[in-house]
Amino acid sequence: MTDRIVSWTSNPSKPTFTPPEGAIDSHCHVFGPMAEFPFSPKAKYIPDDAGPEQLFALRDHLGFSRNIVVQASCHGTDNSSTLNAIAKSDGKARGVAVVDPAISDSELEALHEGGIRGVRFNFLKRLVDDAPKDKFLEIAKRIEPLGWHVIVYFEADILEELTPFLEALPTTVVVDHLGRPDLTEGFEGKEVQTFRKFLQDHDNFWTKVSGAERLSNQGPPFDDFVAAIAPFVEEFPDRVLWGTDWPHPNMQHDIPDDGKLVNILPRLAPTPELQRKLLIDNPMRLYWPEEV
Ligand code: 0GY
Repeated sequence: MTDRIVSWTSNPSKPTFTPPEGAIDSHCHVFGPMAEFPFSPKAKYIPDDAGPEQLFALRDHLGFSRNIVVQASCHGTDNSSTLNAIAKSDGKARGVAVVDPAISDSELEALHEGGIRGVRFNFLKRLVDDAPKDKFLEIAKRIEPLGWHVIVYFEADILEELTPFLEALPTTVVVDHLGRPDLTEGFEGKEVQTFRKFLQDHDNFWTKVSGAERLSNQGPPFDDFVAAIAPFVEEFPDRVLWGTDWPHPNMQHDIPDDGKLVNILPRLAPTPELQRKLLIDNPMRLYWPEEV
């Protein structure tokens, strides 16, 4: 059997920044536990167990109040592990599913009952075997009446090719990790500016200003990420989300310290108002609209 991968630290530092009361970690995952929730036969990585208890302990340690659990590719389209985490959260988690195009209406309704409020379309070739745009579009049209949104994960080099598909999506769409631009040239860099223009031209698109540990060329304290990405929070304050990305799939060679990731927040969102929008108001509108 393939060795199971550990990509997170069991001993993250305590952040020096205290998130505002009610803050939501809007991008995290759970893995397994495998004995109860086996991984997909198509999984591109087989991680060690990172279940709800660990996630909620991290939430409390970092000073967050709620989590958005995003179905990870290693669980394919079987969302039971994500649903299990939501069910164990005491109402403090909701989630994003990955669904098979053949899913029935009653299965979609069951996902809604279980706390799912969005679907994710993943275009990373190292994570999924195929990404059928026509099928994704059908799914998007079916989830729209439920009030859900779409999450897309792609890399910057395919943004142009993907644009007609993205423009056809009928819902709010959230782009994971800013579509992974190259940060070498900072805020003025070509891929950063192309994505900025895309957001300017498409009001229904939001982005997660997360992934510092993946996009930075420098590592902690992620000065290059902050310099290139903080302007997005300033320019699009009502269309940004942030998450830890715990348990950091595929980061086993450079395991991030979650406390240091949280310490980026006051530099990404320098005022209490920007922090409240990024960490509370925006995710509440997408995931707990009935409380807004
Ligand atoms: C992330 C990033 C990655 C993995 C997944 O679903 C996944 O497996 O999203 C990655 O390897 O870049 O956001 O979790």
